[in-house]
Amino acid sequence: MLLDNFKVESPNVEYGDDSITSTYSYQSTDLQQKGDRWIARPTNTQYKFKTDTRVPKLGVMLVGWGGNNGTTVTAGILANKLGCTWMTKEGLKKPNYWGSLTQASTVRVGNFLGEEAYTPMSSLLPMVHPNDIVLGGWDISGLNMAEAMERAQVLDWELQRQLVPHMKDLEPLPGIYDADFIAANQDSRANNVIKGSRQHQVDTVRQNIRSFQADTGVDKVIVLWTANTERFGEVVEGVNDTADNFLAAIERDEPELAPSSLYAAACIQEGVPFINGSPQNTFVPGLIEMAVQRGVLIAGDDFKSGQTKLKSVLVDFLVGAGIKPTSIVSYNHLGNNDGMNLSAPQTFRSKEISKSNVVDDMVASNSILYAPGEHPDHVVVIKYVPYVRDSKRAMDEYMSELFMGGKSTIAIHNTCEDSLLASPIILDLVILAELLGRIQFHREGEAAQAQAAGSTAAARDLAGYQAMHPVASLLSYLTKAPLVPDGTPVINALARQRAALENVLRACVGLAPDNNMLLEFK
Ligand code: NAI
Ligand code: DG6
Repeated sequence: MLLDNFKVESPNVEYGDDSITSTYSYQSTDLQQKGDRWIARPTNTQYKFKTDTRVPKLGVMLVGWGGNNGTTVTAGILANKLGCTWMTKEGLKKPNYWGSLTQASTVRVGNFLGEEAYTPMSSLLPMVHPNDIVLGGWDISGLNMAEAMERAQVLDWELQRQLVPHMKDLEPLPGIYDADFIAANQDSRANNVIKGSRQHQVDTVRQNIRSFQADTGVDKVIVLWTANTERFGEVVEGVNDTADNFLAAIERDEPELAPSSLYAAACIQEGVPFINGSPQNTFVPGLIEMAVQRGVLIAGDDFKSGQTKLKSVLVDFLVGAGIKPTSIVSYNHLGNNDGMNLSAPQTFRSKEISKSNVVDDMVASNSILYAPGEHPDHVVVIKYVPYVRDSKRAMDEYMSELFMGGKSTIAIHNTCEDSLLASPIILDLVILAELLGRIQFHREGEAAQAQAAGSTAAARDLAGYQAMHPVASLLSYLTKAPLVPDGTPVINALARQRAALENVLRACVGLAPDNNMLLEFK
């Protein structure tokens, strides 16, 4: 049963003209070690959440707008907005937003006369609708969006023909290009670049953001990197290790500043959220410090689209079932420009790192199965095969140890258009990042404590509310290598990531986390 219109009635929730306020009891467990025994004490902390319900006109600027993801997300929004339909050999196709958590998934609200009742995730709190997003961005290749869509070879031809008139005048802004950070095979594409020093490049990007906002009249801008995977940047003392050093290094035109980090620095200085959809270490310590100091949302890294999503479900299932995965071997082959860029060892290495750490938390959760320091063999292989284009092949073999010395081998073969998986994730990332910017909270007693300590008062409003931490770990579901605030556990298990996000949204409207106990039926 689908509830597409509901309101929570509770003394703990207040619907105001432009905000929803909820009081929420957060139940957790405090652990203490006493000698050789652990004491677990249930805790109950009162939180207040306040969500601004005014949905802004959102502008999204994509770095890599002319790539496969950039053009597919642009065409997808337009096709939905214009209500295009197109014939294929399988019949008439209609646009949708399938694959998007916010637009095509539901959350359970309760049970009505024995039937489970769900609501679209997007109706939990007011969110931007993808059709209303205004797109723009940069690309080092100067093709307009119609030509770039054709180059990508992702969408059906009949749909492309209908969209050409709407995309041919959309041109990417020149981008920041540094051949040292991506594969040499990308050089022939780079005909639309910002020339000059790094300071000039950053200043240009800052000006681009301001002009985009002024020209389109959007209320808020979010920037998302969906450009080529870069090599990892070196973290160098005095260059990118602190916020001040990073800004000084831009002025000195230091070479070890990746283009993605330069865009991010420009955004943070403009107070504009920046999301990294690729695996490289864009967020060097100096940039994280800058974002935290200025309270600007950052999130990443690397869209979690297919193989890794399945891995973060399957390994969670196996380890959670008491079965011990011992060998995980993941092959990919793909033939799009992303695959070509990843055929260079340095860029492949970035992807290998982000694809390899994705089971660590699940392994660490079960020391009945794994001895300290023990880890399954985990190998990641990616090959460039031009013929398959955007249609990525993902082949995985999972070997596990079972009861009484038995072994299990699971083999998976998945074929899927890579950009059709990534585009809805891009939409979720910007829609949820925008929403997180409208949620504030305070923890019982914390405002008073902070005031007494004379700190953080500036980050709070008069009622004691503060924004979420700028490092948006709640977006972890959508990324392979979740960026989290210092000292926070990294969660990769997909179900836990979804529960974290869903439960925070529920808390904002005073709904309890879904505990699945169904005690009323026991
Ligand atoms: P693509 O190669 O088709 O598009 C990237 C675009 O970025 C190109 O048009 C290129 O000209 C442009 N570009 C490169 N450097 C730039 C810069 N410094 N400034 C502005 N533009 C720049 O790649 P695709 O398939 O769209 O993927 C984009 C990124 O997303 C890649 O890093 C990929 O690894 C990552 N990704 C993709 C997933 C998917 O399922 N499609 C999943 C996870 C990550
Ligand atoms: C080669 O692996 C291409 C990559 O860009 C992937 O398509 C992308 O990282 C998606 O990875 P996954 O593991 O989420 O399917």
